[in-house]
Parts: sequence; C-alpha cells; structure tokens
Amino acid sequence: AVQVHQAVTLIGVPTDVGAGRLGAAMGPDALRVAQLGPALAHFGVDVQDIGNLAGPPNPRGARDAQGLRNYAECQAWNQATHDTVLAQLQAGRMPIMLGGDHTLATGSISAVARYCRMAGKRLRVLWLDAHADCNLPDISPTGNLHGMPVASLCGHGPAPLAGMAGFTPALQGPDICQIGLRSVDEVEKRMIQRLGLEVFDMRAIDEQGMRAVMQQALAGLEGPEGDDVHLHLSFDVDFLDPDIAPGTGTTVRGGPNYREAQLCMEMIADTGRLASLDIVELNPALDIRNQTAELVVDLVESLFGKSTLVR
Ligand code: Z70
Ligand code: MN
Ligand code: MN
Ligand code: MN
Repeated sequence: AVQVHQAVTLIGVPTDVGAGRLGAAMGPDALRVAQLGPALAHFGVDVQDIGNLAGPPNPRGARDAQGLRNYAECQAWNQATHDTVLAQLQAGRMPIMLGGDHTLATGSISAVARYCRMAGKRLRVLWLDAHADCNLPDISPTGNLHGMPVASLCGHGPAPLAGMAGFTPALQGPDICQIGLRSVDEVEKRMIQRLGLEVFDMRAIDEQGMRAVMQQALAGLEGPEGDDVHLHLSFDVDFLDPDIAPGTGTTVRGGPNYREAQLCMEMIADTGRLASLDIVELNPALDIRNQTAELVVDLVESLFGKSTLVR
C-alpha cells in the first residue's frame, strides 16, 4: 500500500549565493509557473505555498581566507531554511524546497535530522546529482558552497554549517545514498570513501540498470522494517541528462534519460516513505521555454504516485 504525506508545504528558497553562476534564485517562480502546487493538489494533496524565504542578495564575492565564496550569505540562507523546515515538520507537514542552489540542503537536511532525532525516526537521504557535493573549503576547486553540503552534513567544514542540526555530524556517511554521479573531483573521490557514502554512479546505472540500482538504494524501506524511516530526497536537477534538462548551471552529459528518471521516481513513490524533498539548481536563465521546470513537475508527480496503477 502506498502512503504519501497528505499535507505538503512549498517553501521557495530563491538563492544562488552558493553557486558559480547567477539564475538559480529564479527557480522557485519557474516551478510555480510550471504549476507544481496545482499538480500535487490534483492528487488530493493539501498543498500550501508559503512563498519565498528572505535572505541576503548575492555579493558575488571572491574566495575568503577559509577558501569560501559568500560564506556569510550561505549561512543566513541555510539558517532560514532550517528554521522553516523544522517548523513545517513539527506541524506534521511535508516540506518541499523550491531552490535555489544546492547549498540549501545543509539547512533543510539539518532540520530533518534534528526532527528525526526528536521523533525517534531513522533518516535516509537519497541524493540525486551529477556531482558528489562533498568538497571541503581548502580542497574545493571553486570555493562554491553548493559543492560542499554533503561534507557539512557529515560534520566537515565551517562549524556553524556542520552543527546546524544542534549536533555534529547531522548525518553519518552510510545514511546518504548518492545516485547519478558522473563529475567527481579527485579529492572528492577520497572524501566519498572517507565518509563512507553509498554511491551508485552512472557506471552502476549503465551496468546494472536503474531498476537494480534503485532496489539497492531503497532496500529496507518497504514493509514493517521501514516503518520508522524518514526518507528525504535531495534532487539536483543536473542529475538529469542535459538533453532533457538544459535549465541548470552545471550540466554534465550522460545522465539518466526520461524513462530512467521516471522509474527512479516511481520506485521512490512505491516505498511510501518520502517525507521531505529538495528541488535544487533549476536555473530558468539557462532554460528553454521553462521545459526543465515542466519536466521536474512531471517527475515530482511520479514521486507522488501519478504513474502507479492500482495493485
Ligand atoms: C564542483 C565544485 C557542483 C552542483 C556543481 C561542482 C559542484 N565539484 N554542485 N553543481 N550542484 O565546485 O565543488
Ligand atoms: Mn548538487
Ligand atoms: Mn550537481
Ligand atoms: Mn543499502
């Protein structure tokens, strides 16, 4: 039986302070133009759109002494995200982040980790991305904080970010499963091993197929053994192949195609455990007639069981 959260809150996080280029700050409105809220309401979900969070503008700073760009601004956006996500979870609602660059996942997942500890739930994070996002300030090739949230969540990098959950680390490496990777910096390869992340890169998808990969990624979630699991999905739009999703700042060729992406979402829906969601790195300035936002809405519909037949 599929059980989906019946109460959803859309939270716009219009920031690009963690990214290398401008434009992801327009992501929330592109998703609204593509009718994300009405699409979910169509399934009988109680959808509330609380509008956009407020935060500092993008100063387009250079790297600071610790090697970070726009650190103070990233911290402010993450704190606002954390506080709002925690309040929504405590109100019994499923928060959906309309991003915004991927830095915001430090705030959202820190709040989810804090909530799970209070509620006695086990947290499982699925991270769909072309990138591993586990750089550290001193080893990052760019200083862009959107390349670091996995490291922050695992307790590395600036203490205010690493400790946002109220405890450090917010997550253990094996709590995170990354899928779709195909652009990993050399130093990140060592970080993946050091943190103990579970990774299914594009080679794994090529060799085993999306079905086998998702079966492993979602193992233990279905049935009574998964009853106490909170599943968080952090969906970086650059996970998708650029042929179908050009509207994002760092496209990498060779990602999942439309059918593979649909199957991925449908298998997540089947678990019935999805309880929070980040949609990040959508960049309308790089999109063509909002097609990437429309594709994301299509995929999120599948995440809520659109394509699941009665069994
Ligand atoms: C590179 C860096 C990245 C997202 C690009 C790229 C990181 N590894 N993350 N797009 N979402 O700058 O650290
Ligand atoms: Mn990312
Ligand atoms: Mn990415
Ligand atoms: Mn596993």
